[in-house]
Amino acid sequence: MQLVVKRKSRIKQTIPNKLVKAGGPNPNDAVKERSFVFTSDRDEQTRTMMSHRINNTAYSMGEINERVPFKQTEIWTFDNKRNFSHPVHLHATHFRVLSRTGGRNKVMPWEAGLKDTVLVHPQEKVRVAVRFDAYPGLFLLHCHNLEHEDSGMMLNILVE
Ligand SMILES: [Cu+2]
Repeated sequence: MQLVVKRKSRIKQTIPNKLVKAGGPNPNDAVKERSFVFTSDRDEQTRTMMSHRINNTAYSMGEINERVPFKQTEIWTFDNKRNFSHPVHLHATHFRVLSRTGGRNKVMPWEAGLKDTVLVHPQEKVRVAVRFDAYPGLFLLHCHNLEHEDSGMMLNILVE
């Protein structure tokens, strides 16, 4: 695709030298760490499908998997132990990506802002700073690959 500029805007605009900071949770305020281990293994019942799990748990509608205090800053680690990639998605808040070890081994430039999804490739461990400060309630953490999510890669997070 080629864009041809034929006419310039009459509105005078200058690009700022510095962009605003993204804000969000400060990892120095964190009072708790949680670890979420992502695994994908052959389903022994069907033998043709995969069982995608977080912390070895298949999603269950009536179960609360984590209780997180409202407005508490925490460090969460998304630890992918297998050879599938997972776009890990969290509802109701945004998080800040702090580090990635293993795999690509760095935080990508496009991960500098506040995120609600972070891609965790095989063997990567991604640490994020999280704080729920908008609403208390029951929210989901899940892989955004819906095949993985539907096979169980989802947890209930109660913010209270
Ligand atoms: Cu996934």
